[in-house]
Amino acid sequence: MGFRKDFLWGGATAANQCEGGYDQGGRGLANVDVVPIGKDRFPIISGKMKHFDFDDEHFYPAKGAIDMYHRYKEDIALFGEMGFKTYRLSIAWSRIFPKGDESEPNEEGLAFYEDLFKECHKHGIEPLVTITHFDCPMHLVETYGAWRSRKLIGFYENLCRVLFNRYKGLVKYWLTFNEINMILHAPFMGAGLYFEEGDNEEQIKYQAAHHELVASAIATKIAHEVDPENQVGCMLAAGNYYPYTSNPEDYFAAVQKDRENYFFIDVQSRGAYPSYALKEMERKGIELEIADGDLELLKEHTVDFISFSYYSSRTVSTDPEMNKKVAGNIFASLKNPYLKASEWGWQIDPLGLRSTMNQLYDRYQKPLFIVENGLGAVDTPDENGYVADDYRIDYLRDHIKAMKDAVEIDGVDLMGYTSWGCIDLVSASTGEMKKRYGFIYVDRDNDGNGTLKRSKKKSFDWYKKVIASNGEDL
Ligand code: BGP
Repeated sequence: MGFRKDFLWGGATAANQCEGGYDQGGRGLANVDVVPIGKDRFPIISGKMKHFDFDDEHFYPAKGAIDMYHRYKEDIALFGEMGFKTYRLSIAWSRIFPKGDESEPNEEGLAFYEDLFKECHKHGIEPLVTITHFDCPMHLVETYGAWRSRKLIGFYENLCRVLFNRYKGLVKYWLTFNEINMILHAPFMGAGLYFEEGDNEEQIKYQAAHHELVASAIATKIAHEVDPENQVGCMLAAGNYYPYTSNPEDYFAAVQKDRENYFFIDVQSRGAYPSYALKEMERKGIELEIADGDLELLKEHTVDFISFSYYSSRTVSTDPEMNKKVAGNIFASLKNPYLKASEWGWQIDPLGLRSTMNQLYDRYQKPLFIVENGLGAVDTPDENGYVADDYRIDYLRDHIKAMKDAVEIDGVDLMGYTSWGCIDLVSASTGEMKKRYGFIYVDRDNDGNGTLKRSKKKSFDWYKKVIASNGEDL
């Protein structure tokens, strides 16, 4: 009973939210770098895109982040002290191919991650690598329109080939695209997409998604060819939908909203476009350009496991009046009267995690991996710099209990759990430092001030105990 003996406990980060060093080691700029802090953090960019860069008016959190680029040894040692079995991180594509379309990779970037992976192994930590966590080199955005172009498949394939060969023996768990469904909700942030006058946005988003799905299948194929030990996962921003009432209309709206997300995983895990999606595209007038061989690739190279992020469940209604009461900031959801919410309106629902796990496991029958979960909160250090984050412990404890129930009572096969932002980092949705998730406090504020000193929060020792007891001592 309980979790697998080899359960992969750990934490997760993403390159642009923690590394800093955006202009060091030969790194190029990426879409995620040029999104400033503030209300335009998730821009839907319309109109001809000429050139994107930093300006003097805004603050760009990626400029410094928490400087993990220079401090990764110290940070990984702290993860090791907590007993991490795995550390999920992402590769900054523009460190490896600064422009994205070069034929030769940047050795300095490759060496950086090689050293980082070796450092993980020194501490008995298995890296879990996201190949792209929202990032796309700006040159690819400006020259090709990012994933709207089929050429991106080839550039991504080059990236994967280089990574799998170079890190053979150092990395065996890979995720192809972070939260692949984000392309529908935050197209610039999620996939470097922007729109020109007269564009059919839906057509472009689904075509770009097709390119990502094919690229993901090619990556899975190459990963298995290079090393049969490699295991490749898809990654979904998950969270089940509830109907606001028992009105059958509301229930069906929830079914359809769930499908909007399952669509991606149906392709990556079952290997074909689901019939409901084909019908929906037909109705919307979306005509996918599918090249010879694409459907075979999707069919033959499905993922080994299903990974996902879970922060919150979502609630939907067909009543237009109800729809004015929206909570959360990325996935529109009604306020669920049964749930409390975080300071950022993300509703807290541990049982929703168990439901989501059951839905995914029933549907795909492949091992699941929770690669993001956590509470974004404001932490206030006391006079000694200590953060007693009982609220975070409560959140994580309740979610780990729910996932334990999914494993023990429902029989879901779960490989591991990496809580999000195991060390404080820049928030993806707001660009702020004050929305913190970590077990480790980082002294940096929203304006980029602070010593960057790392200190253990109360949750650090708590999580250490959870890992040591393989989830028994919560
Ligand atoms: C997910 C992203 C992460 C992350 C997390 C928390 O959508 O994959 O990059 O940041 O959400 O969100 P936020 O940082 O906005 O609180």
